[in-house]
Amino acid sequence: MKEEYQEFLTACKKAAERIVQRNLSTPIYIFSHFDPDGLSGASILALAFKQENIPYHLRILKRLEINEVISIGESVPKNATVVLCDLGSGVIESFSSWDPSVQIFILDHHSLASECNLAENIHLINPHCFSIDGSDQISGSGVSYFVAVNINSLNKNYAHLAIIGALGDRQDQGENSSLIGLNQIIVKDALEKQLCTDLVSVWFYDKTRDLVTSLKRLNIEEFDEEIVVHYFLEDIGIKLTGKSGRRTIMDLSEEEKKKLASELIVRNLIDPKEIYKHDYHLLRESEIQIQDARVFANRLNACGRMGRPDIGVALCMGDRNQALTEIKPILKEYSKNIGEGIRWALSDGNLEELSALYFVDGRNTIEENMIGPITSILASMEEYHSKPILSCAKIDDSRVKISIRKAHTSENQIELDQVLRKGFKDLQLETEVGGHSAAAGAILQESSLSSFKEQINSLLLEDQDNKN
Ligand SMILES: [Mn+2]
Repeated sequence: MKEEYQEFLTACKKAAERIVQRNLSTPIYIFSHFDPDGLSGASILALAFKQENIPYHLRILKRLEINEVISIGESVPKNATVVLCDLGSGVIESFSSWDPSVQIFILDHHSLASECNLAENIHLINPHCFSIDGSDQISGSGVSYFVAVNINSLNKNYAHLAIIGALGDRQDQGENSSLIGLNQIIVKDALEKQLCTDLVSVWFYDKTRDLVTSLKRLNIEEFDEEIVVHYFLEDIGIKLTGKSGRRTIMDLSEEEKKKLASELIVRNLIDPKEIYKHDYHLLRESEIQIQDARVFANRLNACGRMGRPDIGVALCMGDRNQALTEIKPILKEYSKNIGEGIRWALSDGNLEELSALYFVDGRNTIEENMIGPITSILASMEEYHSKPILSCAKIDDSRVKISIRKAHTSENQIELDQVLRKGFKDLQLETEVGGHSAAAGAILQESSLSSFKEQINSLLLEDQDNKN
């Protein structure tokens, strides 16, 4: 094993030991992020503590800014143990405002705001400290997983949750959309425990939907008209209906699936890497709807963004009764919001084209929680493949949330998180940029919006010129 992996895992072990030897007078306080990675990471920790009979409190946060760090610090009792998952690195310095008797464990994979000397009560476990790239080698739930496994090896039974978290953060950046780096160790554990599969196969999002819906979801322009999808299937000899009505991808034989994939490829409708993917299929999951780890992650995304992270956590922790009932209206509302947002963005003049990017100003129409997923979908559309999409939504009276996405099929090696960072720096603005090269986000003062947009555009233009 690579030396830096070894060192990282040793740090996880030390953190686990310290957490277990905590001061027994208070419960453990878990704070985690509201995205799929944060929700699965929080669940891994909660399950691990439950197993050890350690009382815990859990709170899910949309984001963690300096003022929140300070107010949380004021609310936790002296000698408490606090574990943060998937957040904290960007505001690490502000933890020094807390009482030094509080033991703080930051299990995160976001890049660090600055090099800093940490006080003895602050334990940062972050791959970046070990020269491991946290953008695609390990997620926040992965760090939590390695800590949990060192608390009790039984927690290897939660390896699938760390896989869901990593997929939620789009860390499947290896060949055929595979997980790489430290995530591979987690996949190995999951295979040993027979929690999931790891096979390259013909992959469709949500295999439980009917064929036409599944094919339309591939964002193939020719398939915009449903009738074209019908003709296509007829042409390649795949029947639309079976004994029990409309067929789904799951109803197709292996032979038919391969036929479908190869026809899409030879007709130049799809890139092979879009359809042949590592399939992380959850073997212990009885609910068909969430047997695919990527779909599970998306369900968690909906829970978090629709203000119901509790249901996401319940789902991760194994609730298959109430949580499954309660998630239905959430998913409905979520896709309705996304659909409305997309329709609005695509209607006249709402998608502004600049020389090096597209810009969507969602300040009056799109909710802050929705801007990220909506921008991702826009970026996956064929007609917007030529440039990255930058968008914004209102947070409050003075601030906006910024999202940027690389076009889905872009071969451009540009790192959008770096572009955002540079944009802020050039304008002498301070902020924390989250995300990675293909998808990033940040908070911006609304008054700087127009100059920021221009700055990002010229940075992207500069990059193009350098490459030509
Ligand atoms: Mn994460």
